[in-house]
Amino acid sequence: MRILHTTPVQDGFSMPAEYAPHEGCLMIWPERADSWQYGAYAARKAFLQVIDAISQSEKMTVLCSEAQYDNARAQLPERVRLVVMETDDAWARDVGPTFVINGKGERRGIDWGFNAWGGAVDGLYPSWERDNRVARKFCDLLENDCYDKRDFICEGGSIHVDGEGTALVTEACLLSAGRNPDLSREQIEQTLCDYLGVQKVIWLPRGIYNDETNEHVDNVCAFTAPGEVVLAWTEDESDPQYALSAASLAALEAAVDAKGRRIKVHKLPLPAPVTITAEECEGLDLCDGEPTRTPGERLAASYVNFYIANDAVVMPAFGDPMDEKAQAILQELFPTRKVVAIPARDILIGGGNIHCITQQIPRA
Ligand code: KQY
Repeated sequence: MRILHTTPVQDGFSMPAEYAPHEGCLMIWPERADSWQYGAYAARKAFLQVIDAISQSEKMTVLCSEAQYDNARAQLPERVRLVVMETDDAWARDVGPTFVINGKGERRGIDWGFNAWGGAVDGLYPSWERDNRVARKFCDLLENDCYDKRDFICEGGSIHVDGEGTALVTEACLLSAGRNPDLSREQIEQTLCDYLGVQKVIWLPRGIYNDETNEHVDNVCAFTAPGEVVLAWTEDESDPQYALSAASLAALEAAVDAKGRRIKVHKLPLPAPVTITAEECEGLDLCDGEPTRTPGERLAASYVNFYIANDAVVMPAFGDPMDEKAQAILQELFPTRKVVAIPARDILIGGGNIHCITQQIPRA
């Protein structure tokens, strides 16, 4: 594997959309006791359902610790490849490589810098060295060359692309003080253009209320096709989410994409606010001597955090009456894929959802 110091654009590579064909998917076996309540037993059951749904149509690779290998192997379907690789947690979207392809059958990975969503400013755990090495190690495993961009802090969940020259990000995340404080908005945009191969970046002001990633775009808005997005939405004006979603809607309505198109916005309803219980908090270890959650805390629940697999769209469900409505909307937007809803409360407690725990490996 070569470590590259050029840019994907210089070399003719760009990031394909998630709805383009995948060779496979990467996930990580959950274990961290301050993220996953009660020894991660319930989280693993939810991860296993996600793995089952995606691996029906994609080659699945799961990473796990040496200590968890036998347990994970015993629970994973035979068709899933399990590889021992030490990580700090289980967020494959954020610590895995962002893949780029060149239309000549070649694929490479981008190794962004990772600092646990904000480093010393507002990072979510105190050390992240193992996570920061996952992207490069995984490129090595796949024998894909790898762009070294560790001097730029970026997580996979903070970017979406349409595959036709447009990226979607949030200002709250990309301009946060804990990521690239020495870079201007223009420099950040240029970096995204150089590495993702896009010509246009659409900036949404905000993401989902109380999203501890500084409001990753993948929880609030996602491309469903070139020129079309779903946006997490509530009609409840008293909900703090209302102003956030309304600001993003205004930004989308004012935007044109790289092809000069207006963006078609499909509102995807949010579930009623989801809060963590005292019993769930009891099952979490302390992180650096501090609780990671407090009883009654609102979790950043959103149906937008879905994964687009080759034959399926795998979406979170919360046991809410809106589950069915959201599923029906997504089914209409993805008519060639089966929309599979997976009870995801035990993933959400960790701080993210199905998109955050998966990373697609595009077909080259
Ligand atoms: O991408 C994500 N949503 C990951 C959130 C990590 C939270 C750590 N507790």
